[in-house]
Amino acid sequence: MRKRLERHVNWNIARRKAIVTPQWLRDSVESGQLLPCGRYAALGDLYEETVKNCPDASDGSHCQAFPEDGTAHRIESELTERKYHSEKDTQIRYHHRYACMRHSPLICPNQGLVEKLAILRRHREIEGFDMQSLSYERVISVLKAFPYHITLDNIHEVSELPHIGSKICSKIQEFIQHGDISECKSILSGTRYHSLVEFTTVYGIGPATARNLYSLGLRTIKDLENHYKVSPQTRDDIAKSLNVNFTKRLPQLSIKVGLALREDLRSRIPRSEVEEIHGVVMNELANIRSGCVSTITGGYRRGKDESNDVDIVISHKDLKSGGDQVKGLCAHLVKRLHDKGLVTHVMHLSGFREPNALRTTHGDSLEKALTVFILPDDKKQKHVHRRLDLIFAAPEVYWTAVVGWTGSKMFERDLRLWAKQERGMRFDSSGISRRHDSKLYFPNSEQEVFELLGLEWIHPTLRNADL
Ligand code: 8DG
Ligand code: CA
Ligand code: CA
Repeated sequence: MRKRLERHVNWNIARRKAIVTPQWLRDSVESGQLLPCGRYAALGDLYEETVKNCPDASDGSHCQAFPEDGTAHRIESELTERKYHSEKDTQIRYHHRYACMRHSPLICPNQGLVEKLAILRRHREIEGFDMQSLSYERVISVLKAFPYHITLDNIHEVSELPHIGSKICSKIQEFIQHGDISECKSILSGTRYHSLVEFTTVYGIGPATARNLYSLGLRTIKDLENHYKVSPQTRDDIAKSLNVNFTKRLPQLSIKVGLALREDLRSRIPRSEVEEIHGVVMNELANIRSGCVSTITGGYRRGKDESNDVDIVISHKDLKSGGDQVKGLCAHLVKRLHDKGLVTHVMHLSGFREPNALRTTHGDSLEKALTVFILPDDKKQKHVHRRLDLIFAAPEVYWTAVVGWTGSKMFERDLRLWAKQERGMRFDSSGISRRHDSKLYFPNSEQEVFELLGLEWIHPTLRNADL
């Protein structure tokens, strides 16, 4: 964010530099040359300046003073980017139909617009219009990958991108002209949207329950606390009230407990704490079984500064599918973490079946535990409860699980769709198989997962196809 950057760098100086994410450095080292900076712009606001001032800019114009004429800028930045795309031998295209064929950075040049469209998407989702919500999700994911700042000069190109219809185009045009979208303003001016969004910040309350509670006349979190009889005095006791039972299938965390934990669970988790939680978990696991491997997936792996929860995929080279070995290790670890007071709640602990899971021997090769975790308090700070997802995989499905749990959601959706429609394959976290004869594939790396699906590997920080 501009504000944050300005704590360290004067804005006028920043405008004369290329402000990139550390990934630019890594990728440049990897490719043995200074890469164009546009795709790595750390701030949407400085996208054009970053393209312009990139040390790679062929005419050396980065040394010159910043010109005021935005048009010259834009055309030049487009040329630089186009040159990059055509020169590099890549199948990746920002106008590709599938998100898994596009580069989607965490922050894109049209972030402000995408954030407005995300309000419309959220509104459809929360009102139960799932198809419309999905359409907006697709629009957002296409715009996330569009590498140029959208203006009236290039809106025609935007209108020809996949999933962009005329209705959306007029909203984009409105945004370009007025910096806002009138429908967003009217949604935000009422109480309903705000109440429903607030309600869904409680774990266990989805859009349908939120609408029901609203129809009972409830409007605020305070109203919910009265309704569910949660008060500041009883909150701590309620938060501790769920006893973990490892022998039975566990219930969903009750709304009452969700309310008691709400403040904790809605606060974002910085990367340092994600890493600390990972360290503690793997330390405990080493006491049960040494030599386990793991990857922190989810938003953390995609480069987010702050995550809503922690996702860890775990495996061991000797872990066998069948005979409940994967399940056993998962249950054992969760029990140990619970005994140590680290896992306070378990919402889900069971074998892994997706609606379209592979009908193969992979049935018991994945196991997931959705939990609530808290780091022990130390002298320096008091910790809060965090959502922690642990995914245990047999070694042959470790890399599909890592890909499947890295996200983002839309990237995953299109990976599955691409596999099915373009390659005649099935892909999900629990494996890859050929549809016509169910032949199984066991990739040995993440790159191999992409290769098997006929895709170019995309760096996790460019898989941010959702807001
Ligand atoms: P954040 O909100 O946690 O910061 O971002 P995130 O890490 O992208 O969100 P997430 O809700 O933790 O989801 C991480 C990825 O894991 C996402 O791409 C979807 C995937 N995922 C689930 N649940 C399940 C599931 O039950 N099965 C499979 N295969 N994938 C899942 O979230
Ligand atoms: Ca996550
Ligand atoms: Ca998660």
